[in-house]
Amino acid sequence: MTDETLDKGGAPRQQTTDRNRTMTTAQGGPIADDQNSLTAGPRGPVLLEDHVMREKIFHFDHERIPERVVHARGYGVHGHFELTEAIPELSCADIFQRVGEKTPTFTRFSTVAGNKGSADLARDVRGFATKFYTREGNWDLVGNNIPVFFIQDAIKFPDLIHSVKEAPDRGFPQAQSAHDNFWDFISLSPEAIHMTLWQMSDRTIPRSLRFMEGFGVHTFRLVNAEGKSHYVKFHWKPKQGLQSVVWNEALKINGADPDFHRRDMWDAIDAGDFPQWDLGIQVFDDAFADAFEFDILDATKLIPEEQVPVRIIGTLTLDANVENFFAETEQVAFCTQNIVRGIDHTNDPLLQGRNFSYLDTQLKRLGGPNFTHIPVNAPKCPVHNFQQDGHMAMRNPKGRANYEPNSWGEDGGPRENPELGFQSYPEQVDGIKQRTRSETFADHYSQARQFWISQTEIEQDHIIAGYTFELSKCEHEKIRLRMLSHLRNVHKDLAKGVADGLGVTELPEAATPARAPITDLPPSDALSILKNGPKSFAGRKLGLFISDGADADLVSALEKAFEAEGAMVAIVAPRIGGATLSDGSVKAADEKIDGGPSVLFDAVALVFSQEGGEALSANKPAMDFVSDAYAHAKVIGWTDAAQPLMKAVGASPDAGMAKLSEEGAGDFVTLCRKLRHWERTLG
Ligand code: HDE
Repeated sequence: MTDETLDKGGAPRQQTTDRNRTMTTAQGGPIADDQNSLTAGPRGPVLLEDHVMREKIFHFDHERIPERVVHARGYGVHGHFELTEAIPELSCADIFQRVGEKTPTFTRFSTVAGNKGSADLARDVRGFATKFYTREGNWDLVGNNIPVFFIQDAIKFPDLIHSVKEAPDRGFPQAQSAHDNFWDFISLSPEAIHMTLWQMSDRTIPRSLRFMEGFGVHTFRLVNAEGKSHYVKFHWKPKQGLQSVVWNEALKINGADPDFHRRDMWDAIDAGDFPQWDLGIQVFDDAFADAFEFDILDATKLIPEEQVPVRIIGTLTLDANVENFFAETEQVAFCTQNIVRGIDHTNDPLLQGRNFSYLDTQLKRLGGPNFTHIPVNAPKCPVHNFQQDGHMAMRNPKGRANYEPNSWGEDGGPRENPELGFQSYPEQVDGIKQRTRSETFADHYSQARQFWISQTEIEQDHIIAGYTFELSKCEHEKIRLRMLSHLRNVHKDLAKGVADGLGVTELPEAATPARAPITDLPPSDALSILKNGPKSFAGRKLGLFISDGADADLVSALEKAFEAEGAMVAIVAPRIGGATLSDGSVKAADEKIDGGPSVLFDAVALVFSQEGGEALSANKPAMDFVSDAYAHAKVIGWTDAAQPLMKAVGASPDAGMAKLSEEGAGDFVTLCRKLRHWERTLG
């Protein structure tokens, strides 16, 4: 078969939509009329024998499959992983052996709580799941953009998710955690407090899926060819740097473009601007694990990078959009149990529960045990076993033997191989069967405090605002107070800030900790977004707002300067047909001002003619454009003619604003590299 007849997964493409082909039924029969049902006479009843109509509607009726119970809204992208440092001394996993070797991947990013049709900028954790199609089978690293989790034991997962999703009686609110049920559960589950610090930070409102980190969260094992094991935590570090939006911006983006994140990913890849992440590993041994202040099996804790540095071993490049959203993004089935020789699980009770849940949920979602036959899930290495039949089986063992051992000679089929096969790490396990939470999991506040003290002042303000907003949406005061009683154990400034925001004058007693927090953990710069921002404006987007008569040379100079920076430029104008520039040329617009608010851009420039500027100074969407950009601390490039509009919204020039001139376009770019002029928000 030629490549054209194979899809990305290597399976035969059975269905085409080529214009020059005759349309057929699913059975392959040519269709003569796809416009009219078969009726008895022009106005008579539709005949039951109309197989064309019935087949078409039957298929349509069954188009939906259950959405994922969590992470329903997601976006998938193809790519590859390139190994930059081999680690045979740590792991015999085939993917980690040969520097320069590329392994195909499929990555799906997601929000957690919202339904499939919810908005991209919900305040939520982001899933970051990658399937590596290695030569020794598929390895799924099913992580999040936050290195810790809400709960310690998988048995609490249904409760956590029930509490955050729509209340069962009213069916709302969805795609948000700002409600009683969520904070009721959290405030009764102190183990979740650390994660809520991350959740209330701007980590949960990323500017782009391209600008966030990923984490495997659990401690895993790496096992080498001699059977020696090390512990490992996996990290994804975006080469693009970290960047988030601010909350008010997130709310407005959801209105202006609910698909903001997926569109951003699609556009970047379509334009050839392929996002990249370095894969980092934190490797440690039993001696470190025993000496560490917290239990390495507790997924509500991280290991600070200052204590165990992150070693970069490879790079993930996302370089191809999906060809079909359903076939790939919807049908991809990640399973934490998909590990390969050289990588192994640990006894983290969250991970162990996940190993059951993912396989189980695929059966429900994809309808049978043969989801590994779907191209996006199929390994790209040969598969040999005696599994057979089941719904939608695409392949079955050939020949007479379908059991093992058998004595059918060379054609008897595959046999196991102790040398090459997966070996579980032979960890000594011994204990009394019991339902208990280890004492070593009991510290719930120390790392929350460490996260807090690692943030810049601006980030701390945002965390306070995050808690304040969310708790203000709780109707029950007792829940707000219970949360404050926990925040007192994290840091007094945090508790005070949130209490002030909520109008609570008397702080409740601090919650009684299960174990006294450690108060002298040092700050860790790796935990801050602003300390890990980009060094350039590359991959970002300028909103270039122009009016009729705008200076053509300046528009072109700006376009060139931002293109040279590796950034995108979107033209915004009063009409979608564009604006007639000073030289008489017509510049087409990407957005009409009403549909292209400044929240969609990382920085804005206002290039108007005198007349155009005056007309826009009383135009409401134009006023919102500037007023929002100013309030969101964005860098603004302006021309004299934009002054009436700026004045109308109280945006007076400051150090985050650059006066534009053809020669000075470069200075504006330099200023944009800061991304935000936060000083403007510090009052
Ligand atoms: Fe998941 N999670 N999860 N989760 N999770 C699912 O699997 C589950 C957890 C994560 O893009 C489900 O295929 C349990 C932690 C991602 O397709 C389900 C527990 C982390 C995705 C499930 C957790 C994750 C899922 C729903 C507690 C970060 C999206 C659909 C023990 C390390 C994968 C599906 C995709 C999806 C169960 C906790 C990440 C139900 C029981 C911790 C990125 O199986």
